[in-house]
Amino acid sequence: MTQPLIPIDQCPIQIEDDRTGTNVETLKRAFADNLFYLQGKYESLATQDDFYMALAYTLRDRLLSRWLKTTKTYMEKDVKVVYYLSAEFLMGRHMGNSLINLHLYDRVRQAVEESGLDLDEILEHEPDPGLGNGGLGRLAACFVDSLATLEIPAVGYGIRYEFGIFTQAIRDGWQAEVPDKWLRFGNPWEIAHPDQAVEVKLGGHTEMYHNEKGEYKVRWIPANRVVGIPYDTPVPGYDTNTVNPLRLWRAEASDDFNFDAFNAGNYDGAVAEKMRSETISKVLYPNDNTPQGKQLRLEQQFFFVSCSLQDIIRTHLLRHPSLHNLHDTAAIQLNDTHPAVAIAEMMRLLMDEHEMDWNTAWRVTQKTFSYTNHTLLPEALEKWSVGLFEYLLPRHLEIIYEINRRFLEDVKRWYPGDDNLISRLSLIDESGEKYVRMANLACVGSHAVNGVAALHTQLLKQDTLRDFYRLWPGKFINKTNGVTPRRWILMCNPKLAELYNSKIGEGWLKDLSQLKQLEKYVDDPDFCQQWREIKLHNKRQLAQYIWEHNGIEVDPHSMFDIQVKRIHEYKRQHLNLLHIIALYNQIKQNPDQHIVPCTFIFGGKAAPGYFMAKLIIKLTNSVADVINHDPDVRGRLKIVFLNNFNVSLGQRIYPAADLSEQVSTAGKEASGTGNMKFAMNGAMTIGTLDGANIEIREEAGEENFFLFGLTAQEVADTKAKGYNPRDYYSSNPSLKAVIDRIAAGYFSHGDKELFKPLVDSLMYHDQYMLFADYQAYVDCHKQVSKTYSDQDKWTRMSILNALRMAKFSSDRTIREYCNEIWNVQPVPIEMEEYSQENA
Ligand code: 73E
Repeated sequence: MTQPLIPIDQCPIQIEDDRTGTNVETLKRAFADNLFYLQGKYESLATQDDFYMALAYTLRDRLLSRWLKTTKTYMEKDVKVVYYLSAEFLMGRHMGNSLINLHLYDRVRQAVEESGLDLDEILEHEPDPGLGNGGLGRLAACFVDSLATLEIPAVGYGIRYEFGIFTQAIRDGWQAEVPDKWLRFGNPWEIAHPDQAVEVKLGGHTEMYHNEKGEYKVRWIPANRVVGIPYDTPVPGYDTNTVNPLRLWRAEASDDFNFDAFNAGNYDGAVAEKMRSETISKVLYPNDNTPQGKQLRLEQQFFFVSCSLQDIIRTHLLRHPSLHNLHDTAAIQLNDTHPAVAIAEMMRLLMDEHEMDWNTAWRVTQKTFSYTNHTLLPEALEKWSVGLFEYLLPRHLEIIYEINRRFLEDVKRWYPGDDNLISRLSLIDESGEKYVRMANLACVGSHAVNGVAALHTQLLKQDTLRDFYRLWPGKFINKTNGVTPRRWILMCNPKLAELYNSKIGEGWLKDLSQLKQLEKYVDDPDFCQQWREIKLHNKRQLAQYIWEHNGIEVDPHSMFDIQVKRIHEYKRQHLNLLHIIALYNQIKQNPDQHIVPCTFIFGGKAAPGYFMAKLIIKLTNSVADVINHDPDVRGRLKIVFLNNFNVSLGQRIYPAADLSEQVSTAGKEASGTGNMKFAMNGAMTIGTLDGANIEIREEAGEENFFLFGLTAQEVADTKAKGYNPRDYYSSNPSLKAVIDRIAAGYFSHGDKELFKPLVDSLMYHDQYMLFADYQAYVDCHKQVSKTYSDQDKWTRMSILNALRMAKFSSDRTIREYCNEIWNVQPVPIEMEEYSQENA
């Protein structure tokens, strides 16, 4: 007799099922099983990739019951969900994070060792998913971690780029870009859901028609359709059952269209069409802080926005009869203007596809959306030519014109006769060729607009977005960025985490303010000794990496002075170089003078089309070549450029830093988040009053921060008065000697042309005012060296920095967004007994 079938969702999952069990024996069995059945390999023939894949599946299995339960709970409880729309998610490796969040690190290490393998080697085998450029993409990754940890219902929506940020190689001192084929061996963390594919329209024209009620409606007849396939990656919270999805869309050709061409005998045309559609999610644009006005980029933005909004609407309609209350179930955050076309797409979906009238649709849209601005650089504000917009998104352009018409009518009523105000606020820039201003669209269509650090928000209000601030002061709000302490302390600095745990337990991982309790140890010689040993250990490990990758021997006892971030003139990596050359000049003048031995470490990618940034990389490597090999230096200065800076390399670097270089021109760096990661790991900061540096200094105490340079106001005033960099050059012999050395070809084998563009740009423009800040920076470094020579004092300052960084946990940031922008509450996920016990 056969047993009656049990409905599938009532099937009990056994304790110690091979897919859920977490004791060492079960883990070993599951690992071997996955190697055999999923990788199709005997252990003796398996590669490191096979081991990595088998272990990844073992962990993913253990996330699934929580993941499904999370989704089920959200559906049943009809909760409000945060939808975080971002063109970039720079997640970093998943495996270490899953081990931590599942509390499985030790048991999996044992299981792997008992299988005769090395866990660290397996961890190193995971490709770093580089679906972002820098701070903006990494912020999105820290935010989804905090959302899950705080048990907030949330979905991250983005693009599943087939090629992420390029791999940076250094050839002859220059950056070379190598494609990032991160999906080569498959991606074990994601699950595709082709059943939830959505269609996206592009191009064509619009037409009017009468609906059944006799109303005038508009219909969009597209020239093209593509299909978005969602791929979900689990984002587990720390110490909770919550597992939220990161849902990334892949573009695929629509079958209808292929068939038409195919059936007409146009095989080549069908294939070309297919390739064109699938290009949309092929590659991440490698620009940070400079927009690319390319058609494909606009197609990418619209593609993932349209997929995501249709998905959000579908989810809402599963539980509600209409979309009038969408803002009660959805809070949609725009991560910069990259997804800002969502304002128009939401209006289109509500009106054209769901029969809503304009006023209701506009109310729902505004209540649903909020917008984060990330930049003050005027050239970084996105605008799309009206011609391109009309070609690709004809219906959206109509909607934007109508939003604009209504908006400007209001403005005219509020401020009659102020035509300049109208032209500044308009969604359309009409000063020359016409452009759609995406930041204006995002401001008008959102109920909240935020900057990412206190100074940044203040400058938005008084400068970049001041006209909007005048209209709606209540819309503007600051949300200082943060980073997740799980990845940026626990994962990357396990010895430091262990020291904290031994004193106060593990509570600090969810409440970073608990670290303040440790301040009582700041004068405890034992604690200070342990602190120094941990730093030295981390520095040794980085020194080993440098030896293996750059063949440069560095002294772990030297001061590790580090600047890692995207290469950009406003971030002023070249100011750092000017200082290094000044030190070198001193040594050349007097080889016996005492200087504090220092290892200067650089890392960061340049946008492939950004010539000056690439020249800065070349200069760094050229200066390194000369100084590292000059016998007069006697190894007291070492310069290292670490290639391919990414999340994984960051995890090695931040814990090993003594000094963190945060030297952007005041008023240019919106926040910075690397500054937070360094300080949390006990690095001292040398920095300007820019972005979140200001708040880091406030928290650490001004006596524990090396401040230099003009303030944002002084930068503006100096510019207004007519800044002439040559005055600084002529009146400062040290600066002159540095510039002259570069210009004379000292670092380029006598070639005076190589660095001329950089030298000329500084001498004749110096847009970012390196010369104005040069002397203050050099003097501040003297202060740093003096302090570093007093190791007791330095250690004390380092400890206080690390312990006082609670404000910069992304948990704090996310709590503020939840309470002040999104109006969402935590929804704990209850699991059956077995998984609690196993956890
Ligand atoms: O100051 C950083 C900030 O910490 C800012 O430059 C960066 O965002 C970080 C997180 O808030 C940023 N990236 C971009 N704009 N601002 C950007 C622009 C276009 C493409 C890619 C990235």
